[in-house]
Amino acid sequence: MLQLSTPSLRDAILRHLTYSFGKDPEHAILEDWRMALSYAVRDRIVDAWFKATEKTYETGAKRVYYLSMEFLIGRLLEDGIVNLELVEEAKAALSEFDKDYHEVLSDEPDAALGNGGLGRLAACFLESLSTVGCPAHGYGIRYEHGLFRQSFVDGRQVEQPETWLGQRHAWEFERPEVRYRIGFGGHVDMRGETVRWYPGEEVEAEAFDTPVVGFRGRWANTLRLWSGRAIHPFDLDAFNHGDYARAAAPEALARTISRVLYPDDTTEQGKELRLKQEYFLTAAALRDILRRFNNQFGDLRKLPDKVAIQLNDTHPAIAGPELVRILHDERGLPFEDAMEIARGTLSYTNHTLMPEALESWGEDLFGRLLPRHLQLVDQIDNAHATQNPSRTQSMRADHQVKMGQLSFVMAHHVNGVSALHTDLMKTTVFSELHRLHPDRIVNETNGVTPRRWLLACNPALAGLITDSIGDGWIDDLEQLQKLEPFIEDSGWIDRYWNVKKSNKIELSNWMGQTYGLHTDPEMLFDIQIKRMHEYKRQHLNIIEAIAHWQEIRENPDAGWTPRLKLFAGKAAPGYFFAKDIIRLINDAAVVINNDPVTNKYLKIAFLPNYNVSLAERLVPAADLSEQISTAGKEASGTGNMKFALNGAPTVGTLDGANVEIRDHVGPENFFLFGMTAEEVMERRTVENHARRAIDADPRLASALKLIREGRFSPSEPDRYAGVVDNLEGPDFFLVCSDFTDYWRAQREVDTAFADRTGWARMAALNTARSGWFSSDRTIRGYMADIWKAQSLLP
Ligand code: NBY
Repeated sequence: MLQLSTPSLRDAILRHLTYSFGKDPEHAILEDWRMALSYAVRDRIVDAWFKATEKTYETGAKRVYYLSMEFLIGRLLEDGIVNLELVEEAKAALSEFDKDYHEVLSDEPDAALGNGGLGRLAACFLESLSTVGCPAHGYGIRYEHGLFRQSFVDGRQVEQPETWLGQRHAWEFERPEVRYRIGFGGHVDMRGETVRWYPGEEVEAEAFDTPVVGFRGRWANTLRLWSGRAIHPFDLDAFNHGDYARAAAPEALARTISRVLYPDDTTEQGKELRLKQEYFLTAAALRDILRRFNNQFGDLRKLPDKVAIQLNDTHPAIAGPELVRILHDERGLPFEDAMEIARGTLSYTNHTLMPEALESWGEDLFGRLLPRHLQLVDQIDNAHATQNPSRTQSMRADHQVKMGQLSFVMAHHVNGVSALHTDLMKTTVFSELHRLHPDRIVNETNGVTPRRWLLACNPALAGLITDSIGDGWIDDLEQLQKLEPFIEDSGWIDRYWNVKKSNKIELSNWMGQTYGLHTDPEMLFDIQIKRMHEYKRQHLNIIEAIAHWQEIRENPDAGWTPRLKLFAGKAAPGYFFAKDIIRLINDAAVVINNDPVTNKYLKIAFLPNYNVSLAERLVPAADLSEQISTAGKEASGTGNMKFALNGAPTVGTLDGANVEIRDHVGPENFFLFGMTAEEVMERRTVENHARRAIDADPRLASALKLIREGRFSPSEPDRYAGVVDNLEGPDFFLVCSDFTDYWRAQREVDTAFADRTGWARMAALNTARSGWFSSDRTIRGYMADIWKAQSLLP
């Protein structure tokens, strides 16, 4: 490889400012500095990237492909700087030009190409794949508009389009030479043995590559995102006839395919454009994978030895029939062989058991867009039925194509994302398939990358840890255990506590400047940040806050533990109940924050536009992590891991990975409440379960009464009638039934927090015992159990 010498970061910044952006330091605006620094960092990432690619080719190693409709990557500049260990050099270089490091970093827009946990997990996985040196590509869609921007008008959520590409973006390389034609519709030509699909409509997928560098720059992989474009971008004939709109129509149509991210999380879309997006991503990725495989190996029967394709939920599940179609229709392999190769290559991760999130497509729509694939799904289903005569469930029931069943049948391994979730997969949605294929389901508990979620976002805590045990923890997070002996030392605990305090002060100052919100950093910072959903029960949290407020009013001198309750999260635009909960929290905050009797003890705020960058500010400053979903509903959670790692004990249910967090940190360092998943199923069968719970708890009854009477919405007293009706009636997520125990747990939190040293120890133990929740551990699990892939690091 050609060798160039590496200039100092300062020189590289100045060179890029001058020659890439045509500015001198006097005239450069903040964005120019951000771009110049990004290019300087990117140059070094490219060096690592080339070396990794070379090594992968040289060794003929197996490659991993992670197919995902979402990559919630957030900002990338700090990630690059931290992973290349350039923090000090970058700060020094910028200060030479009188520029503030943090100000430059905050100029970068968040790439919000995902909704929530599933998309953020994919982003953590990319970083860990590079850190552990596993040759891998992420494949996704280059949405022009990521997740909408949220603001509040009179407490109501308002959505605006997000335009991350509006500012210059430093990280991608356009690959105009990497383009594939993706077809839809048309007809299938069957002549005896040979079957051919002739699509009626085609668009082009063009690749954009972003290098993802691992810790210490030892390895870098590629995130390849597809953008839609027209094959004939411009209708000159229409133009010449003066019809300018029609002239531009082909381009506009093709571009819609990668225009916007669907903003739903845990509800299925069922829309034609969504199915088109899913096929667009999957077909482009498979073509690319097979082209690379062909160049290097050729013999398709070796595909499972050299390629592992992971399906991030069912969104890319069309990969099954598409791979069979390519191998069988296009490459001429017998159907059975095509099936075996496809199944040897594909594996599938399930992220939710919620029935409304399990994808299924009406056969009319599916057959119209993908006529050949519908035939193949039937053939796959029939073959599976023949091989498993005791089977009762089909992936083709009710004139639907059930993507979960299809994914299961087409995968060599199917995994859940926490121990509890994996067990529930076996006993509920996939019980029959599990009986037929008892070795297929495995567990890979989620994790988070400690580079972003501790080293970068919490430099004060990272510094204390490194001072105490060295820096081996950064890519071997279980070394955090070595902190335990320090926790006995009261001097060390003071330092730990001061770190948390300084993080809280920093957040308070920022909230003051940004939102005019005045908060006291001495308060307990109680934080619930995640997508808005009934199963996540933000309403349980606010109802408890209202009851707490009442109790403080009645007895203001009872020595209450001052508490700041922070919420953040977006609701799907069509999810009206979730939007009502946002509004209720905002309405309640106005009343409660303005009560002079209580506002020393209780304050509430809903921060707008939750995204990765906001999470990076909030997590290090949290005292308490709210993980209060109805047991059995949260597949894993990953925010719960970020909080525990950063020293915020959990108040939570036995749900998802909470169970494993509690096992690791110890039950005495976790505030458990609520019914178990089993008890939840039982309680639902009890008649009037909500009414009974309300009648048994006067605090709950009076909080609901206040909401119903319009105490928080005086101009529109019945604004929350629907919410209260739901809670007093069906209350499917058992808010009422879990309320009393939640209240109890919160009062235990109050008491525990009043003992500062005791609390600091508990927080520190959460940090010391969270090492297992690194996504490096998760990725090593996938490599060993599912992908059979090797690290190429020495
Ligand atoms: O995946 C989340 C789970 O709720 C969470 O418990 C888990 O930790 C995380 C990572 O495993 N699921 C999730 O985020 N799901 C989605 O974002 C999602 C997005 C789109 C659609 C369905 C689900 N969709 O059908 O469009």
